[in-house]
Amino acid sequence: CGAGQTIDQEHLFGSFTRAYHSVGLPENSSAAINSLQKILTTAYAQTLGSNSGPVHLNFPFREPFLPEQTPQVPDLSFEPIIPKENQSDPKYLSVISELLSSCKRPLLIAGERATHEDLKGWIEKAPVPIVCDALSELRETPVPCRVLRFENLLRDPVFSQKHTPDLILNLGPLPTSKTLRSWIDRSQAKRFVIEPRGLCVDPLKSPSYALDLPYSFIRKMPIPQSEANWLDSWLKAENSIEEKLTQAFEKGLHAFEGTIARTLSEFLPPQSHLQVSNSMPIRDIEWFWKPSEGKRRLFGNRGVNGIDGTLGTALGLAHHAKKPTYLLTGELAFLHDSNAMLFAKDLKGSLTVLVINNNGGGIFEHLPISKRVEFEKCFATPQTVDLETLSKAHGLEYRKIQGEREIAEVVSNPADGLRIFEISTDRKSDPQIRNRLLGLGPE
Ligand SMILES: Cc1ncc(C[n+]2csc(CCOP(=O)(O)OP(=O)(O)O)c2C)c(N)n1
Repeated sequence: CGAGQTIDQEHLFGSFTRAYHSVGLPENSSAAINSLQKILTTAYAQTLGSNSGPVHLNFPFREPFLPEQTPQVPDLSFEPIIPKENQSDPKYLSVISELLSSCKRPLLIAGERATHEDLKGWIEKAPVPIVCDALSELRETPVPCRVLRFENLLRDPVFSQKHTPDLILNLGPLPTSKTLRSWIDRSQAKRFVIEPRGLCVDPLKSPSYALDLPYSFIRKMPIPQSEANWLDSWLKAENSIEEKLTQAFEKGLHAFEGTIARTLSEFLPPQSHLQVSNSMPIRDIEWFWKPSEGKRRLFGNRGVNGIDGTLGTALGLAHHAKKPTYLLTGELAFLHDSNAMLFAKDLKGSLTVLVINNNGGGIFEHLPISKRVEFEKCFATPQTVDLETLSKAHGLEYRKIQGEREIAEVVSNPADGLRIFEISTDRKSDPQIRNRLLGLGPE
């Protein structure tokens, strides 16, 4: 108490870790070693399972911090206990089975964590459109019924009204799209929200049934007999919008941020990893990522949509990864975590960072407040850091690039280590281009 450089570390991370254990002062007695082993076994199991995550172990030490004699270190190896997944409750299965057998307009929403493996065998046969979250693996897997252009489709008053579902199966958290969320709320469809982590992931107002089950339980469900043309009409509209978007991008939208997301979907190497920062990068990926079969994996720190820790997360992904890793980030998110560049010298892997520099927080340009005088100072918060000087101060390769061709060339040629590429865009003109593209309807 009162000692310098000490804080109360007990439960320091509150409910943000999966568990907390106080380990106690180091002691070389067999009782202390047994207790340590028990804590390690328990903590290890708590990091795993359907709600995997960090566990806080608090190790107190006394001065002089090092033992006077080197102790014999006992064998601390242990048999890990791997938690079991929840078992499907037959009660739920029969209720959903019945509803699925009788529904005519079923819709599946694949959240960021649902994998192709979870749904394999069922989705190939079921005439059910699958709305894919921005980070969903299905965007990169050959699945015939996937729907990526839901923002365009549901902004279209005729399509959204004609395609109201009667049953929605939500696998995990919903995509962030407000258009999708309010359409679901208005739909009056029966909704099941399946989430194996035992978390509440349904922020909507309309009623839903929460099921604590693995996503793969879908494979045990009957194949619904959807009404004639239900899936086809979704897919026809999806293809029509995809074509219109392709034409719009081909005509040339060179300094538009959405073009960067589109170019990445076309040129990132197969099976590479892409970390996507919050703010506009994740939205542009959701809206403009072209469906592919490249098995690239997309990652994001959704949680509370923070713009912190972005570069550090990407470095963690890239470290010892067998495939090249990329980061798409705004310049404010990049600057927020610029200390992570200190890790570059230890990186074993390849991380290519594309920093979109629109001179502030572009996301806020979509708000009515953007017309007010306080906007630049209080919302956009443009910075004056020179990214070239900053990168070079860390000994990193840096280059300014522009246009699809240069972006494609950079991402097609990954190299070892951390490299920074800056792309300048126009924060003021982007919202209009986005709205124009997202306003393209299926007819
Ligand atoms: C840690 C944290 N601080 C503040 C915010 C609020 N915030 C959301 S988006 C944003 C601007 C991000 O700017 P940038 O990374 O340049 O991306 P852009 O908006 O230009 O796409 C801010 C400050 C946040 N989400 N997380």
